[in-house]
Amino acid sequence: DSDPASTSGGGGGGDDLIKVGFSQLGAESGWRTANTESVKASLTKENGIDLTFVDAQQKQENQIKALRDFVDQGVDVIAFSPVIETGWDEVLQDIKDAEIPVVLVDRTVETTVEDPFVTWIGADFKQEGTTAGEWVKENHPDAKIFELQGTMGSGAQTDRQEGFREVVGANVIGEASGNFTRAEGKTATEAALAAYPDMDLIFAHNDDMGLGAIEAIEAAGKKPGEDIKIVTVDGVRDGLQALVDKKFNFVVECNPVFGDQIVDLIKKVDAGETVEKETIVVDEAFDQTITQEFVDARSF
Ligand code: GZL
Repeated sequence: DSDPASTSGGGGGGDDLIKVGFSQLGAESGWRTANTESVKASLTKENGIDLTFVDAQQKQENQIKALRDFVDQGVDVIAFSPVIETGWDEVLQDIKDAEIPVVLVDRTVETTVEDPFVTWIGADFKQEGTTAGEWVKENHPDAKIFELQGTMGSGAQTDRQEGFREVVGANVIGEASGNFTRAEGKTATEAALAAYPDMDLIFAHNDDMGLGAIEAIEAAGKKPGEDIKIVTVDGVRDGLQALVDKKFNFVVECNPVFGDQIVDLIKKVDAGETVEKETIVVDEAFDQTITQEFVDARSF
């Protein structure tokens, strides 16, 4: 009869758990915090995962350090959401040399490393920009647009901008980065109001910068959603509340709640099963016809 203390598994870091190192880029937005909640709720010991989670405060050097630590710790799988697309070649090669599989989450990478990750799961950022552009073309074809860009060089920023400008690029009279944060979105909009007094529509690459824009527009004595229309991406609760309050005009969703899909991918990758090269997380889009009840019922 075996000593009960010797049985493995259960709540401890038993050797039957998959050791996962997760490098999250930061906590810059409502989207990111919802994504982190979903990851932490899904990558649990109950689901067979021993998770090491590190927040990089939107600094690439912090992410690279976390990735190197995961290699040193000999994790079974690495998952990360790269803050910007470039600058990962060396660390991705080191991870590859250590034969640790990578599950890329949310943001995308540009790298010279052969086969740098096993699979990627995230949103179709270019389509999000296209959807936003098509709404503007349809509803405000003569808009004078200021574009509030996300973190420069991130896949979300470059692809949303590309999709949007393919449709209404000729209407864009100015641009500046708000780095996906409310505070920087506000300061960028304050400067834009002074530089482009005739702008009448803002395309913000995420809700948080759009919420900062609302503050700047109201401080300037103008009405957000009327004097200056606001189109955003994400569809987090605060963003949809602004839509119900008629301060936003159109919101393209980018769903952050896919921790359960990440767990499935990690288990398959760890078991050496073949997985899809990419999994697109389904998005919707919302206009001012949404109700307060709908917003109250949202999980993120
Ligand atoms: C999109 C994600 C973006 C969100 C922002 O998948 O990478 O990063 O749109 C977040 O809110 O900062």
